[in-house]
Amino acid sequence: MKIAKTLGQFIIEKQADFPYAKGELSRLLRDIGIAAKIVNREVNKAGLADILGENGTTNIQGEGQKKLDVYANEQFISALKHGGECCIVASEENDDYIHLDTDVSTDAKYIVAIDPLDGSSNIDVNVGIGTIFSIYRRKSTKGRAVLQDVLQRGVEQVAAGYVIYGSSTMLVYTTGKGVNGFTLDPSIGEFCLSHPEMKIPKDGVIYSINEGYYVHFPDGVKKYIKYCQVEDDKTKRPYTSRYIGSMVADIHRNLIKGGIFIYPITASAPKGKLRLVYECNPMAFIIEQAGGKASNGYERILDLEVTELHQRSAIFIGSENMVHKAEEMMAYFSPQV
Ligand code: P6P
Repeated sequence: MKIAKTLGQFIIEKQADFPYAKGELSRLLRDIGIAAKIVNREVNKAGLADILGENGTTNIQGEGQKKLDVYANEQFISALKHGGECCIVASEENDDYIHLDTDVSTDAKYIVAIDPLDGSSNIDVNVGIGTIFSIYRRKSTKGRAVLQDVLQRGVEQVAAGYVIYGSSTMLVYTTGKGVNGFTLDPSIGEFCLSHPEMKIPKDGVIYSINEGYYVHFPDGVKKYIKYCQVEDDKTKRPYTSRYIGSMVADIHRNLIKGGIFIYPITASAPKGKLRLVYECNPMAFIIEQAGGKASNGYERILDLEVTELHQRSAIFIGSENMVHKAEEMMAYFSPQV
């Protein structure tokens, strides 16, 4: 049986796409892959090990931190620190960014923004969760990297990816030249190329939104939801509603099957719930590279100015035609003020 190309082999092979590459980004992606395998091992036995439940601490969002959240955060930070290619890590789990400049990485030029375990409220009920990462090259040229090196617009990303810990564990990433998916083969402990050159269908019939907040949605979102549900006698059949409550799992499904994921502003999240730096920007980079579209209902996610580490944004992301339709309804029924 022919063994598929491993993540490591693929990264090295694709390094040729970057004529000036000296291998730092390749090693950085390798480091992330290693941490993902370590986290996967704990996620897969969360029900057994004493790693379920609350850690008794809260993050800057005021959200209760799960033991697995904290464990995942520690593993990714440790892998990046020892890999020596990253100078700053900005994590959902840490109030401020973390300098990694040790003897090894004093001249490290990459910034990593990460949500180490997204969808963690699903951990205890065995529903898919994920890691999201975003990689920038530092802009500052001397001394220690600074906050401005982190607060770069999404268009500046050099790479982005996610790991989904589901029925199988996959790592999906882009370096700006398409999207490739790797499935972890536990028998050899390697991520193997299983989904080369992933493309999201231009259209789809799956809409993914927490309709529990319906009364608080902008009119444009309400109108789009009704559009998804309507059946006309000619062309439009009702769409299917699917909402896992784990952004990585919802978007991964739509990447493969086509669909739209929407987390708009709501009464309890007037600026949106999802974070721009380590959730919306990386997922938008991936979906655009796969031929899809991502906006806040009005503006392209990747063009949004980044002013705060834990800045939030609304997000409409997925199949190009579906996002375009939703944006049309936002423009008409909830014009941007
Ligand atoms: P709600 C998980 O907590 C998360 O950050 C995303 O992964 C997910 O899409 C969203 O929040 C779910 O939020 O308000 O629908 O429970």
